[in-house]
Amino acid sequence: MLSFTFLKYMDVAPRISGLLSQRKCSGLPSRCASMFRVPFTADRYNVRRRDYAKLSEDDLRVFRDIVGDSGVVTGPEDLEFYNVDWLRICRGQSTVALRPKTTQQLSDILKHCNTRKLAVCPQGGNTGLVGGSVPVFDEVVLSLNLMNHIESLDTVSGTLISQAGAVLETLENYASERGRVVPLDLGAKGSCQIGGNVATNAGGLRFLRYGSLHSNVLGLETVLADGTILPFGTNMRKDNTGYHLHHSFIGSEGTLGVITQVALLCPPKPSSVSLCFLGLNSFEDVLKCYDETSKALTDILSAFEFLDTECYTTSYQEHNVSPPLKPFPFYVMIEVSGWNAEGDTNRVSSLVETLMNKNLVIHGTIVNEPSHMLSLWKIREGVAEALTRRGYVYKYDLSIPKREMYNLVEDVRKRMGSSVESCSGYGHLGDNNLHLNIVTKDYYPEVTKQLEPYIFEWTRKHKGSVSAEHGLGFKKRNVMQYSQSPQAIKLMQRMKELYDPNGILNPYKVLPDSFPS
Ligand code: FAD
Ligand code: 2HG
Ligand code: ZN
Repeated sequence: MLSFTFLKYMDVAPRISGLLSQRKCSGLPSRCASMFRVPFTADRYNVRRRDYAKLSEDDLRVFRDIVGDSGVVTGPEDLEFYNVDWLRICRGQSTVALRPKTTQQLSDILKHCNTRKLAVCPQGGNTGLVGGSVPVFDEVVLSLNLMNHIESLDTVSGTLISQAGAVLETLENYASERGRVVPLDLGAKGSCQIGGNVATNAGGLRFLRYGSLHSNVLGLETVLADGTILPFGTNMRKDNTGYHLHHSFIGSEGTLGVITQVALLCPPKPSSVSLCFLGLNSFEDVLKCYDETSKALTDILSAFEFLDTECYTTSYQEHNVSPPLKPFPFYVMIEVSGWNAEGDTNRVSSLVETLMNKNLVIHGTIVNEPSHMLSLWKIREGVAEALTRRGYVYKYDLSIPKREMYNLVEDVRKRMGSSVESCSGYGHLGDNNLHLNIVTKDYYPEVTKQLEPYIFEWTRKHKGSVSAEHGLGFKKRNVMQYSQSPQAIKLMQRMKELYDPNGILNPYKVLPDSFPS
């Protein structure tokens, strides 16, 4: 018997992407900027500046010649946005941010910086969660904000070509108007840029359906540290002419080169979408629910997300959304998208009926009206921002086999006891990706010592990855060895030396401070 609530929202609050866009305009991060001043990264994490040149008046003159006065940002207030990350945890000390409009300008900037040995921090939408997008010391910030022209979308092949600074949501709208879909979606879509997405190899909500950017990026235009422009190759899906160089930039987080243009494969846009929001009693039931769903809906499944009760409650409370369901220990969101509205809806209803008959799902709602779906997605996409409003967030983005995933949250919760405000788990269950978040009122280094290396060792023991989709950036650079062999780390170091011999691109990021001997 279906005992489903079919929601009728009177008012649909703006999606988190809308909120993030507003944040971008004001330049203020989610928590009120005046609440506290973010300490310098170098002080908080005790980092030593490497031997780079210091910016001079002559350098500024060269930059003004390249990008004009309006492309050179120097005022301390204007630089706040470029120096502080989205989580308001990392603060750099840069005294200049550059905003080129063309690949040639960007190349000229890098050529100069490389000759002078000035360190550079490439920056997209500054929504990264591992401190990779902001400088650590006085690196020159190289912002892609003005390189946001969308060039074309071939509606026959689905190839979209865009400058790297185009905002993901703008690209999604552009593709959608042309009957295509960008194979990537994430809560930060209103601010993050396609270049930043590629540089972090972002995963997100559609990964389950469309796979990694490694399979959807057809080609890249990039600029190396010395200013060399590597133009697009063929942009063909099949191209085995030698090493696949563009893949080395996907997920390299601005340490090997700067991405200036992207060719992306955009599949046809489904004509019908439905979303279920379900309440469950245990994580065991979440797993069974996934098992049933993946078998019943494989061909139309586009997202399978889970949230625990802490994430759910924090998100709807902080975003002022009326809760769609009463409290449950766990919630899952199942999205299907296809081209047969009636058939797909029947399949979803029949699956949910099965899940209820098996007592796996206790209560839930199925919606297919766009504003209702947005309202439900807001709860899921808003978790990250909601948690930051409760205090300092220790973030762990892990790949862990599904069966073990929530055991880690419970172990950490037990380990930390009442010394923390909360310990919660949510994420992309379909992709084995857990987001484990621990919140304390302020930053306490001793809490980090309780959490690390415990969480990383736990993850290694279960053959998981210590960075599933956010990358390593600054904060996780020294934990690479939990998921990579010494041989692989050494090879990465050699790649870095080859691509960027002076080490000017995004120093203190991705690669560990010391290398395995
Ligand atoms: P930035 O944050 O500016 O930069 C990220 C890194 O890429 C930095 O190391 C920077 O140096 C480098 N970089 C940026 N642009 C370039 C370029 N053009 N060339 C070379 N290097 C460059 N991530 C996920 O994977 N999945 C999610 O579901 C997800 N959800 C999120 C939800 C919220 C609310 C927030 C705030 C973040 C989320 N993220 C998620 C993390 C983040 O949004 C992604 O990592 C995103 O891809 C970063 O894009 P960006 O343009 O903001 O890059
Ligand atoms: C998401 O999936 C993001 O919403 C953020 O990757 C994850 O809050 C996090 O840890
Ligand atoms: Zn995520």
